[in-house]
Amino acid sequence: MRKLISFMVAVLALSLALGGCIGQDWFSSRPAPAQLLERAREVGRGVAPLAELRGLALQVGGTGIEIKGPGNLCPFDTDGDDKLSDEEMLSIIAAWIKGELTDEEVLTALRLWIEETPLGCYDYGFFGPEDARDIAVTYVNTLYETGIHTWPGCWLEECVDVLCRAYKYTHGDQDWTVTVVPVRFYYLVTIRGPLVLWDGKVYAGKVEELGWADARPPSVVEFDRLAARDLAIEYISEHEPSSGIPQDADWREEEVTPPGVVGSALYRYTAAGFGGWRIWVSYPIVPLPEYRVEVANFVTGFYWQGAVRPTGVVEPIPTFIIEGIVTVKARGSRSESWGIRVTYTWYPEYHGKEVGLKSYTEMKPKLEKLEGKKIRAWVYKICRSFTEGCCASAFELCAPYISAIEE
Ligand SMILES: [Ca+2]
Repeated sequence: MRKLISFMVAVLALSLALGGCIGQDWFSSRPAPAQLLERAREVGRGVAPLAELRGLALQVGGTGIEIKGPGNLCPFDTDGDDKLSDEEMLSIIAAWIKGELTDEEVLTALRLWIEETPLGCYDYGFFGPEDARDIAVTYVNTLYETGIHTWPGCWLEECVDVLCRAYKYTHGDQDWTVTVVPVRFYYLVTIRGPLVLWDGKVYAGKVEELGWADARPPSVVEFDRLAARDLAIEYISEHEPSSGIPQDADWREEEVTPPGVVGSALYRYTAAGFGGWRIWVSYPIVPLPEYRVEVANFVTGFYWQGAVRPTGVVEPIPTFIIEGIVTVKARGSRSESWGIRVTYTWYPEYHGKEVGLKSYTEMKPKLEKLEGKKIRAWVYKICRSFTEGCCASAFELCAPYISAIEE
């Protein structure tokens, strides 16, 4: 009897231990992604704000999920079924938290995921860039009676850059240019004609208009660099309220276009009483230009860059990855600078180049122990040292703003 009791106690203890163990594993790993997906569905349906999804994802460690790097239109459709599964959606959320995807991109992915819409990635014959062009042109013609010819033979296709990351279509007979940029989950299409400009997203055969500018008389659009600057400020205070960007500052304007530069302009803005803030607006001198706006705060380290189209659309420009070997220049001198020799980045022009990270010794505490090792950095831009808005570095090129570093 005594033996039986002790046996039963042992079984009970064992089952409790096992039960407790299984229970703990289950509750520590399973509900978190499920809760995250539930919130993601609400955001996709437009009933919950994106900020809440970010908060929850950070809380449950959403960034630990393995992802495939960028490189094609649908890097997240890992099983090739042309749709986004729950797992794939989680990896998209993880990439977004890391800053590899913009809010716009993750929102589009969320919509495609909850609607279970085919992505159009593995069926290029049906939904290639020229299809995106034709869908957008048909939309614009129907809505605005622009009369752009749509027969395919009229369009001349060329790649915008060597890697053919974007396509430009020009019209044989008319003055129309259509630019199609594949952006992971959609095509960004810009239609530019005589004093008319249209911006939109095309995905899964659908069109989402982003903006429209019509400068045909009599409705001439009044849109200048100050309007572009103010739209960027408005966008930042809405999307990144923690930046504390001043809304009603009295900005002082200075032209800082480098000497000898023609065809484009660069302006710098500072505000009395808001010492840490600098804004730069640059643009080509053409009718209806696209403005590039950079906003930095030297005290807090805040940085934002984006494009402001004459249609009033603000498009944030996300960070990109540079991977390389940590290296140092001018060691021991006052201009000691830390950076990397680039082994991989999205932009071929930087392959094999040395790029400083921030100014002089700013990154020394972080990089000194990693000398000779490979790291990845998420940067906003690469520029020539000592030029307006760039860094002070012994490297010829440098990245003044960095969002993250990974060993
Ligand atoms: Ca899939």
